Amino acid sequence: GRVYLNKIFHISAEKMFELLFTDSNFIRRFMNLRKINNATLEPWQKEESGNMKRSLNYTITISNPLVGNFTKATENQTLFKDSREGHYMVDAEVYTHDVPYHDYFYTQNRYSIIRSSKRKCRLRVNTDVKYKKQPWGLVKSFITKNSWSGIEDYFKQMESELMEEEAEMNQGARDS
Ligand code: YK8
Repeated sequence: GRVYLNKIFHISAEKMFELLFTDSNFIRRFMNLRKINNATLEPWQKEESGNMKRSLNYTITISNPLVGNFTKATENQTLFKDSREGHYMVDAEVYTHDVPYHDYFYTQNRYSIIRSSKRKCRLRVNTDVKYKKQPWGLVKSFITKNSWSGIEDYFKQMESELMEEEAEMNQGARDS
């Protein structure tokens, strides 16, 4: 796997969870920026295992002549049950439904939000491109290459948008 985001923010862990994993203005705005449209942000539901789950559906704008302009996608998120205050672990599996070879692969993003002080947390995202079946070697490297570059771009922008949010939130407030 790879890590494209691993950074301490002057944002509490609770607030970070709220920004990324509830129906927040931040995530709405960020999706707009990324041209991720028609998003349904479902509330979290408790599973028998004690984990919380939710599914998001949206349309991703791609504009890659080889791949197409749009794809519908489903993101299945699991919030692990030992996520307590100040420590959240969310596993997000992203399935793109309308790209070539969509039945061969998906993306797994694992978000860790770890309290580092009252008003600071570390956000780390580990990413993997997973294969459900093995495509021909050349196809596989094509999928992998295209996936990594799209994912890197997404998390670079997420980092910079979070830094802006952080700056706005902490304006006039004292750091701790
Ligand atoms: C989520 C991974 C792959 C996919 C895309 C597919 C190309 C297919 C290649 C050919 C378009 C928001 C990506 C980047 C679309 C965006 C996805 C996002 C960023 C050769 C068949 C969407 C996180 C996420 C995970 C996976 C990304 C896709 O929250 O290249």
